[in-house]
Amino acid sequence: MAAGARAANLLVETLLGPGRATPDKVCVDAAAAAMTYGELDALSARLAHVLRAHGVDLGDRVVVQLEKAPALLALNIACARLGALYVPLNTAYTEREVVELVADAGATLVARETPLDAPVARVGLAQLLHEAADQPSSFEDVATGESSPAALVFTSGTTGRPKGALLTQGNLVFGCTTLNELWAITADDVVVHVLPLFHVHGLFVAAYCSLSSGASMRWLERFDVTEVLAALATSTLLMGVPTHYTRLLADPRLTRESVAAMRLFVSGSAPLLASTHASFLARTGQAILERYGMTETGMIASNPLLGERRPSTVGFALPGVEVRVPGSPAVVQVRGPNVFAGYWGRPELRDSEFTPDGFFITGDLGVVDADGYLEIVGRSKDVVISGGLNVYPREVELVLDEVEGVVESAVVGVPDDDLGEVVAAALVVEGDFDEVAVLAHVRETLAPFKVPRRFLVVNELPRNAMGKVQKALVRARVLAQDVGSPGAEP
Ligand code: MCA
Ligand code: AMP
Repeated sequence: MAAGARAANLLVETLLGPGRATPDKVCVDAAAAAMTYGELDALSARLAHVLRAHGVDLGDRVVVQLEKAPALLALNIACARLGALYVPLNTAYTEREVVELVADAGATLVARETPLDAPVARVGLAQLLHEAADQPSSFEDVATGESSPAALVFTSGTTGRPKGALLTQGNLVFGCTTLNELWAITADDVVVHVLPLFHVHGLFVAAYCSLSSGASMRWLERFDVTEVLAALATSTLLMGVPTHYTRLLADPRLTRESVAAMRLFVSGSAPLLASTHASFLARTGQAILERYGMTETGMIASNPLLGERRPSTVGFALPGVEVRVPGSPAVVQVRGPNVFAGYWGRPELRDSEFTPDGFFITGDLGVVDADGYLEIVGRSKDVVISGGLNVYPREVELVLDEVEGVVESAVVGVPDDDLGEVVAAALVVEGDFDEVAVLAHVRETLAPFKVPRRFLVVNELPRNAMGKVQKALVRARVLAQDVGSPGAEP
């Protein structure tokens, strides 16, 4: 390498490279303040110095549980500059959840506002930014390659035990550059960013596509219909979950004219109902482009930008990604540069989660129609997807079973107009059902989106001949119960 040349860091070059040509261009336009590409570059360098001063080094894990803010993009890039792993956590997680994940990750540093009962250093965002202020605005990035670890993103898993998906720089770079090509995202785009930053969708898809194409983001901290409609009026692209689209449709201000500036609406993270697709098309003249992905794989399949966007389907495998559906329906399998490196500290899962020839087993049931469009028709894994957030029933059942008087429990998802599905629980109890005590314990232990919204007390859980709880029957019983909680079996 020539003297003075910058060491190549694949992810940093991908995210900051295009913006370096236009340092004064706004990359994030937030209500509080705007950030230019030049400022993002400099802040990420300053924060890399700060993290190093906190002892963060190559391969270390930095847990981040902070409210959505543009500075988190700089913090994320700072980790990439150091070759450290970024570990984003849902801001709704309770202390007990965070302590478990911090231990699992073996974190060197936790960025979080409130103290944590864990033997690990913690720092809040204001402190990080304060320390960054007098640091140099450039940093000698660690040289990296495709297999360099970039992030650990936790999912709870069907056993209730957390699993950290290890994503490499190659996974993330492949993901955003492929989508930029596929969806024709350019520096001319203005992306409405209204997703949380602690999931693949909001960080590695929406934000990374925008940065790596030199586009601008209209930054909204939460989904407020009025604010989103105002942003859509002067933007070109939205990446959302189905709940965003049903909430927009529920507002009469959503019209063809109100979104005339928009060129693309993308939906994912949960199934988009064909009726939502049809209503949106009828109201706005725009066909939502549905795509399919997973934390472990990034994006897998997408409807075409040009050509028919077929409702109820997720389109075709991304270029360079192999999708296999060995039956009709069958569990979708995927292999390619998008697929993660494995679960953190859980090498034994390699055999159960991958086929012998290296395809990742998604747990989603798919069929491929006559024209090659992939349709997700169900799930073989036990998971509830509520407003685009995954809830693993086993995790909730283990917590319900801790409550005195609860003999056993079965957690299911039931349909919901707003969130697609919500969590419900059937309980076998000893003595009287004390809903207050049950709710208090679950609320203290788990993030609010995992807390059952409906309860049904049953004499026993329906089981098959093998003794396995029949979730479909539990769901039917919950649905048969008139709305309201607590419920009791007639
Ligand atoms: C909030 N609440 C929820 C949910 N969100 N309950 C169930 N399911 C949810 N998704 C609860 C809160 O805890 C609170 O409860 C009450 O609802 C109101 O909270 P609020 O913050 O006002 O909710 P909201 O702003 O209306 O949020 C709904 C939302 C949000 C906008 C749909 O959940 C959201 O941004 N979802 C997107 C998640 C996402 O990015 N998923 C991608 C992961 P209480 O009153 O009891 O406190 S999947 C992924 O990344 C893969 C790769 C992929 O394919 O994309
Ligand atoms: P997560 O593990 O949180 O990344 O969630 C990934 C899961 O979300 C997938 O395995 C699917 O079950 C679901 N998912 C994502 N996109 C879609 C979609 N367009 N249609 C149906 N399910 C989807």
